[in-house]
Amino acid sequence: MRASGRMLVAAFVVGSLIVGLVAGRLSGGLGGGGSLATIADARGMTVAEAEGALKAFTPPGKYDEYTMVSSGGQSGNLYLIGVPSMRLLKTIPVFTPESWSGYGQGADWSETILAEGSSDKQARELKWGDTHHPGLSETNGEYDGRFVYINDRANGRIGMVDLRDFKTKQIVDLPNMQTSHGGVFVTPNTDYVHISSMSPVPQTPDGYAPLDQYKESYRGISSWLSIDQGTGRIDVARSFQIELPPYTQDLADAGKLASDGFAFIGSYNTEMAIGGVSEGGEPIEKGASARDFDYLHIIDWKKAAEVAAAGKTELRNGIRVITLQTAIDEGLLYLAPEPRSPHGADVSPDGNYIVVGGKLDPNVTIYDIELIKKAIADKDFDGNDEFGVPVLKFASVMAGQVEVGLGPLHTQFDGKGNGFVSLFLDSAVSKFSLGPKAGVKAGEEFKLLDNVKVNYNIGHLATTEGDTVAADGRYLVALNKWSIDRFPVIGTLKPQNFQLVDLQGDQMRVLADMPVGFGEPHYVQIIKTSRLTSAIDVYAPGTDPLTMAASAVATEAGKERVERDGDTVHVYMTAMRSHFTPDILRVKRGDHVVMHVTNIEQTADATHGFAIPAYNLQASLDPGEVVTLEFEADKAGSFAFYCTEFCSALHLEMQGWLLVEP
Ligand code: K7E
Ligand code: CUA
Repeated sequence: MRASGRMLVAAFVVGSLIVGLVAGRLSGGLGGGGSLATIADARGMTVAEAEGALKAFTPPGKYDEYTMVSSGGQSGNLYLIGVPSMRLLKTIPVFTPESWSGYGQGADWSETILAEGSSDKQARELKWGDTHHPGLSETNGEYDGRFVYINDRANGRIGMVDLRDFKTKQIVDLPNMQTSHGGVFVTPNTDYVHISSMSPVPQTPDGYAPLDQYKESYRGISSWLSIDQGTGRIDVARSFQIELPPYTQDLADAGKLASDGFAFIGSYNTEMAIGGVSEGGEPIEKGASARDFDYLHIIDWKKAAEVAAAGKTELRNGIRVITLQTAIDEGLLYLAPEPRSPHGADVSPDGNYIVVGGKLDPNVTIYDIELIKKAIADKDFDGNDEFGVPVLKFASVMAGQVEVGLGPLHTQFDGKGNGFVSLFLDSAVSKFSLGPKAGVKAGEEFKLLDNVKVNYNIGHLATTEGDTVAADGRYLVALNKWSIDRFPVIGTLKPQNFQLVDLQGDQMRVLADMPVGFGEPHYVQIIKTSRLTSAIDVYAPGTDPLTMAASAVATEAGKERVERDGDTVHVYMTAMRSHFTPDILRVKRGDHVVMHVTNIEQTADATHGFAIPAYNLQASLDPGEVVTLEFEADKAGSFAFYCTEFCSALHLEMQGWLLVEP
């Protein structure tokens, strides 16, 4: 009763604020500052801007209704951001070492992940990534808050972050593909996470083929990675790949509901331009824009899984591959023409429509899954492409086109029959209606409804829960590439600019800017915070984060010890406020030191750091966590070690000595 009473009061206060705003003044409740109009005036804002601030504001101590999982571009990380407040909550390192969390700074479990994420397919050990497209796990097409997958566009890699502790638990460096771009999505029950190649590569044993053998040797790859439902890990042995023609496969989405079992991958450079400007050839961007149509790839992935299970695959570098010819013969791959140089390929929440934006075409093109299925069944083909893949007739599968503006890229949805498309060239977002199968009235379908300017050159956009069957149409975030005049001059590399757009009124409205100074995020997904139910506050005592199980080398209070075995010294250390036990370590130069450190606290947020700076080691020990650090004590000296996290009033005293005797 008390709680609902409070909510009523809160609703009344918000109502009063809005009424006050509309009236241009506020009757009381704001303390000494006067009416909101006065405050707005004093700060040089319009009342409308103040109203926008109020809509985006999340009061101190309150949680945001949504959590945005943002890729981090060239930083190689993921970020968590609260929506609508646009407050940065967390950095999750994935492909790049990071010091605060100690990720890739000597702690065994994170070193293992990074090392496994760099296979001998690469010329060098990889130390960075270019994250583009996060994919949150789903159950029945809704986000379930268990895992998130993120690709490395620079390499054919994918990382998995466990949403129990929000740490990266796996990086897989996929064979047979060098790059990966837009093809990241999970299937509606997270049976698979999909990732496809960007640049086709030679499918030859040594990975080399001259460019004049492009059509014969180079292939695109669509990877279907099987997920362990308990841990979220990718099981490569149960996964499979499908060979695709050597086009540049791009953005992709999984079918859902009406289109469950299908996947859609846009592509460009179906011209197969290879460049060679200094060898008498033409620039790739010219060659790749020659044709009026490129191809939307349509994959029947449930059939593909059956084909793989029936053994109609070849093993290539440790993964089962369905060859292009098998994919054609088994009827699991089709193409549909899509207007020039498309970028986005997005499935509506009801699953009926697939929306494609053509960068060089002012329309979005909307396909209907029922028409696609019928065209496949009727063999309503416009011949084959030059690799023998059947091409569906454009007129037979296209449900409508909407002229939305210049440079349409990506589309998101509100679950109310509308799509929102980003316009890179126009620096705007256009809202348009879908068709009757999304609940749009006859006569109202496929129309441009609204347009809002954004600043500037928007790439992706995301609506709240917009990739799921439960898209709710509350907010949209525009991910803008340029920010020229939006922020003070702070050097020559400018921030990216996220903009929060309100979708709740009749017209879209920009509420807030969020400068992003950590890299170029390409895509985000926005999940209701209440769905993050797997999240834990504290590890169970003695947990190994890699396995989330009890660690064999956990140390309890009173059981700390140093054990020597020849030249190897095992240290079983505990950390708690405000000391390490033991706090003096004596070893001899040339010893191999293995330090098992356990944070024996069970209080949430009682994190300790453990750093031996001279040996370039740093770990973060969250309460209950066990970390192993291993090093050769090859430099003699007296080295101070310390806790790097301000954990208590006596944090500065939380230090000790590593004595390496000459
Ligand atoms: Cu999804 Cu930027 Cu990688 Cu479009 S991409 S913008
Ligand atoms: Cu522990 Cu500071």
